[in-house]
Amino acid sequence: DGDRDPGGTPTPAAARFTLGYVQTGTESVWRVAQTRSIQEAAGAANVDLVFADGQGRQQIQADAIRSLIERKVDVIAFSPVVTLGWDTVLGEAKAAGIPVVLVDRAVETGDASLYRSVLGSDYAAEGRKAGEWVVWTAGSGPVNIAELRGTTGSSVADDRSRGFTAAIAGDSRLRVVVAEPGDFTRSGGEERMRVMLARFPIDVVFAHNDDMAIGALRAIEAAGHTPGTDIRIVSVDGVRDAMTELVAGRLNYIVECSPLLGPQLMALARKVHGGETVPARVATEETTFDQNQARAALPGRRY
Ligand code: GYE
Repeated sequence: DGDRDPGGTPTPAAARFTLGYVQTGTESVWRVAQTRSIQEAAGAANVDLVFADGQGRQQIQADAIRSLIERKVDVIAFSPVVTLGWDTVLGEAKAAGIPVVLVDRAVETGDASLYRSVLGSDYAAEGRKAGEWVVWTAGSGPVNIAELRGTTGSSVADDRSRGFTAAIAGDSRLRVVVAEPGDFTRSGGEERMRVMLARFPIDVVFAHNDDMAIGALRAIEAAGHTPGTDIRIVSVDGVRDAMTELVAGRLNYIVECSPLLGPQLMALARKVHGGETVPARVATEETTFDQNQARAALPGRRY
């Protein structure tokens, strides 16, 4: 039974529908916070959520999408672990009449009708902001930069790389001496950083996410350097652990990327389900943190 407005007309509660969600996996603190946000928001929005964990593998994600199609969910949302290779399975969803929404990660396809919208941040802008910080703080240089990239073939790693590269291009003080993929994980960041440190003199690390930055920080310490001082670190996300390191001066700058996409996703999925026209891109809000800003933001941080 719905509420009644003063005129006595019944206002029905938001209709229930089923949303299938295929997650990349559990690679980072950001990702775990995003999953929680989606689960909580579904409950609050009267949405039946069927959640699948892609375990970081495209094949598992594709299989999960197929079983959601078989289950006849109303809407499918997913975060593709890599950009290429989705045309077949998304074509199957389209043929079944199930609309698809992409969340944070994008796909590359020649057929824009295979999905309705992408909900996420401007990841190239995040890379650019990280690059701008390196430019501001370069002093007289030279500055040797190591780039710890996210998952190879993921849209977010490509975008962050592109934005960063554009921001530092043409500055003769700055040079990316090495770039390695750390798969957005702590262990990936630590292992790749260890290898890079053994081979190159490094002044600044640009990590595509906080987990890799924290892994890098450990490798830097293990190699006998002081993170934040001998080797400066800039990363993306803004999760509590990294904000804590930033406050402690062991990490130097963070570009925020919010994982709290659940409420926006529920609103978008509901519109798509109702046949409404939705924008091709829905943007999430984000900012940057230096040490003082991190100190101020940390007490209220939810992830
Ligand atoms: O920055 C990282 C995660 O796709 C925006 O993936 C997301 C990224 C995020 O694992 O921590």
